[in-house]
Amino acid sequence: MRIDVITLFPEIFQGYLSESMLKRAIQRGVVEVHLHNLRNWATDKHRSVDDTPYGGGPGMVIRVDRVVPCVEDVRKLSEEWGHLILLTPQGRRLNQAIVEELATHRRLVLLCGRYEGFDERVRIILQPDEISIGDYVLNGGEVAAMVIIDAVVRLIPGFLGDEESSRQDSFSGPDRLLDHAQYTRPREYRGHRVPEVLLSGDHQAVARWRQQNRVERTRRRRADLLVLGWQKVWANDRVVCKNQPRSKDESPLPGLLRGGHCGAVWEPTQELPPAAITCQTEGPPVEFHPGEQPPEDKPPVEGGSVNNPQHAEITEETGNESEDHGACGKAIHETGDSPF
Ligand code: 6GU
Repeated sequence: MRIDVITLFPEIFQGYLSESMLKRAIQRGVVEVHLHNLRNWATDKHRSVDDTPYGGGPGMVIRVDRVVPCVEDVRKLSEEWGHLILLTPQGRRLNQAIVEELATHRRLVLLCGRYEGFDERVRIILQPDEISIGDYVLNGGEVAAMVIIDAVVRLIPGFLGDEESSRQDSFSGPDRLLDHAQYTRPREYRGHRVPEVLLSGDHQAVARWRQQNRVERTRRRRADLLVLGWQKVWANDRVVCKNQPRSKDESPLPGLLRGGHCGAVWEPTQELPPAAITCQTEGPPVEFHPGEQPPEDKPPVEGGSVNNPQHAEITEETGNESEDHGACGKAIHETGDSPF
């Protein structure tokens, strides 16, 4: 992959690019990074790239007649047109799905802003993919550009060496849950023991423990990650439970309820979402667990419609946490030894 960075502060990148992982990837030709100083596209004797905003107000605005020619010239440096990204707190918020999408491009052109931002016509003319790295304000797009480079390059085949390890990362894989707890030697340290199942050599049991741990951790730490999918049941004080055939469009969340299946919607609150939701149907009750497999893999629910949403009830948190880690001897939440 080729990455071009347009910035007023190319020096900010030097240290990062010449360190460890990135350095080796560049040396091995997995990625090439080219830095371009926007100031080189200034045409006046003061080499100005910004000016005061029309209409008044604080700060300076980066000039459209510096940025557009710069991007055009940089694009010409390679056959590949490139995916243009503008780093701005007003962009779509970066997540691992977006990182995966960016990693599919053969070339990225990253445009870093400073000051009060760019003249609006930069967006209109260049139609960049505007990306933010989170809901806070940085002094400029440079650190955000480094975040994007760092996250993207590790998905390029040949960067990590072990491609499986990136699939197992937090936010990755089909469910995008947090990663599970990890342990290494010693088996016991100051009375804290490694969960017995991890020492058992039973690969299936280990895999089950890890998946349970991922779901439970995500439920406790990042319930917001459990909202975006049918199989992911999420926080709230009201359960909607239906098993009538319905279209995707009727779903309170896009894609959450599918025709012929029973689904549960849990509205978000600050509370911890339940470990399971039981939906009372005219057929047998159906239990939903956060992170369980999508309905395609489950048989459709038999029985009629659920007429009364009140029938849906929350299953109280069961003792399955201590069950899972019973090897520790004591109840985990009492010892502060919880792996979640
Ligand atoms: Cl991409 N730029 C700036 N200046 N602030 C940010 C950001 C980007 N993402 C989050 N905050």
